[in-house]
Amino acid sequence: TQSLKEVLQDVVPAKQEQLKKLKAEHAQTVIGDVKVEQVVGGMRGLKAMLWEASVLDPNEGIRFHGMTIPECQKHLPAAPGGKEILPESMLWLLLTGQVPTESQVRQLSAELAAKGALPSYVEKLIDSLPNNLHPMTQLGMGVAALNKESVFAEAYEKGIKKSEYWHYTLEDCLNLIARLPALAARIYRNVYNPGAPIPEVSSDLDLVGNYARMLGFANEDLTEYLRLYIAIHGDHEGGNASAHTAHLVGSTLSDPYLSYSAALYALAGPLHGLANQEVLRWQLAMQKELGDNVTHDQIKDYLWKTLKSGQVVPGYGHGVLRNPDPRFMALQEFCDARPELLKSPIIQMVKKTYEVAPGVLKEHGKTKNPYPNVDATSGCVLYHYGLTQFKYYTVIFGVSRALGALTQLVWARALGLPIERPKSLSMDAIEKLIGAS
Ligand code: FAM
Repeated sequence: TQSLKEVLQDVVPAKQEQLKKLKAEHAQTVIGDVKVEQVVGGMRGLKAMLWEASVLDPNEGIRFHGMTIPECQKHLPAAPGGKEILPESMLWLLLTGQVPTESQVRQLSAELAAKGALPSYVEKLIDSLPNNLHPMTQLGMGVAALNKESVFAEAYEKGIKKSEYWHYTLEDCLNLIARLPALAARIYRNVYNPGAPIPEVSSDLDLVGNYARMLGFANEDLTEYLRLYIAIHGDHEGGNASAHTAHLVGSTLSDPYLSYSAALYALAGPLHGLANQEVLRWQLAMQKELGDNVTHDQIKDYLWKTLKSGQVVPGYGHGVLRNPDPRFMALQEFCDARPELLKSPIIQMVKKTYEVAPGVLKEHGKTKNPYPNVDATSGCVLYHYGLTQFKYYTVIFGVSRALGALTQLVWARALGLPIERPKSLSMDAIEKLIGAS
């Protein structure tokens, strides 16, 4: 069985060659114009970044190395006895562009479990934090503190060749992915169940099997849901705020721990990763006001009330997508296959909201995408399974997004990408450039 590193060693030279050719033959080829609306409008649609792992089509949604979510569900190995995509399988795909065999995935799970324990100074750091400090703040702090372990930073200080950067980056990235479950679980236990003993990482379990156990849950359905959730949240192109932050910070040769810590603070914004927390808050407020058996008309009125008060409807809209998010659809299918979930009032409410919200948002006429994104449902399923502390939900997203953001740091170093430094302009400079007065 070829290991992850051995596979990568084979694919890196081919990609390096592809980039060399692109630069040699097409460096000056124009692939788009820059409009003023993009400069002042969050760079929407600007093609300005290299990202190998996934490409997002506005209508069809995400493809990971060309594979749709249903294709990944069909081909990527699951846990023994399970059905959902294992995050380790997704990690392998994102990193190598190849579908791993079952034995390769088992080997990777074992490798991650062996590296999964937290250093004691990080345990002490988390234990010392006040339990009303937001779990995302704690996660970013824990990840940043782990940079003491960075083999890249240590090797860089000693002096290494540029061609060797990716080897050390890979080691850091795998070590960090391995430790995230223990870190994230410790934050959960400290905030919501202080003092309770946390089981050690077990060498017999996969990444999420260990994560769920350390969180204190023994429900196989929840574990399977977390596997799916973490696998399909793993990457969403490079331009989203968290992935882009990791890429930007990493481009300064800041190590993967510091780069990903920065990314987590982008994920912590309510327009990005915090939306799953906001959806739950919003749905629960609706449930409190209207009760369990809400009608479509009641939901419509509630949506209008939210919009008229100047707030966004959380879980709807997207910077790129223009159709229902296939990640939302995959999570809905997970619910559809489980009668117990279909009976849950909160999940029924999500479904009914989906049936009326696009119409209301179209009539409202502002958002370019009136359809649900993944966050419209992700937290509600966790809530149903008893993971009810919704301030924690973005932490799970943070465990997941590491798969994409970190694997692409390996590629950024393997391809020798330079420090990022786009051009900014003042309004006066824009007016001068376009001859406006
Ligand atoms: N409800 C109400 N108004 C919305 C809206 C929504 N769900 N989504 C967009 N709009 C408004 C938006 O605020 C903007 O209004 P102004 O012109 O007054 O500024 C207008 O519609 C045009 O926005 P857009 O071009 O359609 O969207 P953007 O690309 O600017 O923003 C989002 C994209 C995701 C930030 C936006 O749709 C939003 O705020 N959605 C709700 C929060 C959310 O669910 N975020 C999660 C995104 C997600 F997939 C993730 O990162 N996990």
